[in-house]
Amino acid sequence: MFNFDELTKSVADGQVAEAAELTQKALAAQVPAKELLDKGLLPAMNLVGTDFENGQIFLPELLMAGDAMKASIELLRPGLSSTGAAYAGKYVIGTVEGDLHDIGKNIVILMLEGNGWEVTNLGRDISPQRFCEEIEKGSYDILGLSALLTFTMPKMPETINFLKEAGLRDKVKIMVGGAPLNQSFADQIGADAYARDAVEAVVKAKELLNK
Ligand code: B1M
Repeated sequence: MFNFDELTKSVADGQVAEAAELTQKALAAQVPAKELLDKGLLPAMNLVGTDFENGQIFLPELLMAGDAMKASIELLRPGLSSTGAAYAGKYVIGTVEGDLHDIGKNIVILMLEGNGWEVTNLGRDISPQRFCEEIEKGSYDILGLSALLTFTMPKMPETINFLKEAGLRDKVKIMVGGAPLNQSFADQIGADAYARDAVEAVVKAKELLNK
């Protein structure tokens, strides 16, 4: 039986090599990638988030835990994104300007890819102008905006307004997500959908195509 707590601890402690080794061992022992994510990796982020909030750890520890998380998630990529699902549509996504959090966004991407979406990842700290340029030149079904900080959430309506001013708002459906958001914020800023997590992002993306 795989010890998920050990993996959680190594990620929370920022032990990049150890976390990757444990993840590899678990995959070799046929532990499903989604189970590793839910039971081993995500609890580590909650743990460091709480410790950081309580002043028990500081930015360097947060950074190291983030690095360990990313290294392990990378190993889960084949298990989460190569499911052979039928083509679903084109999705472009980025984390809004001023925000460097991209772990959650990257999980959303893996789940979308696993469900047939062709995803363009713009990265993090993406300005409204940059989102706008991409929508103008591409032919996407959905634009996804991610934010993890309460003080970067206003970049979402700013991006939507930018698209409106450029006459591009109706060219694409807009989905928003990230821990500090909720449905009422999404409604308030005129987004087409809000998804609480990566699984819901896949469900909502499909619904948006059918709207
Ligand atoms: Co930061 N950080 N951080 N951090 N960090 C939080 C978010 C925080 C809650 C920690 C805390 O205080 N408890 C807090 C925010 C408080 C607030 O805004 N009210 C915080 C802070 C304050 C900061 C800094 C300001 C700290 C400082 O400098 N003093 C700083 C800001 C830097 C910046 O962005 N400008 C900062 C920096 C960082 C690191 C860079 C060190 C690192 C990020 C590394 C990286 O992402 N590459 C980091 C980390 C790791 C965290 C925590 C611990 C973990 C975030 C995470 O990856 N969660 C976080 C505390 C926490 O979350 N408990 C915290 C796991 C991830 C899977 O969940 O991102 O929620 P999440 O994604 C989910 C859903 O939200 C949803 O699906 C995902 C998967 O299920 N989702 C979408 C996300 N995007 C979506 C888009 C969609 C749909 C669904 O559609 C488009």
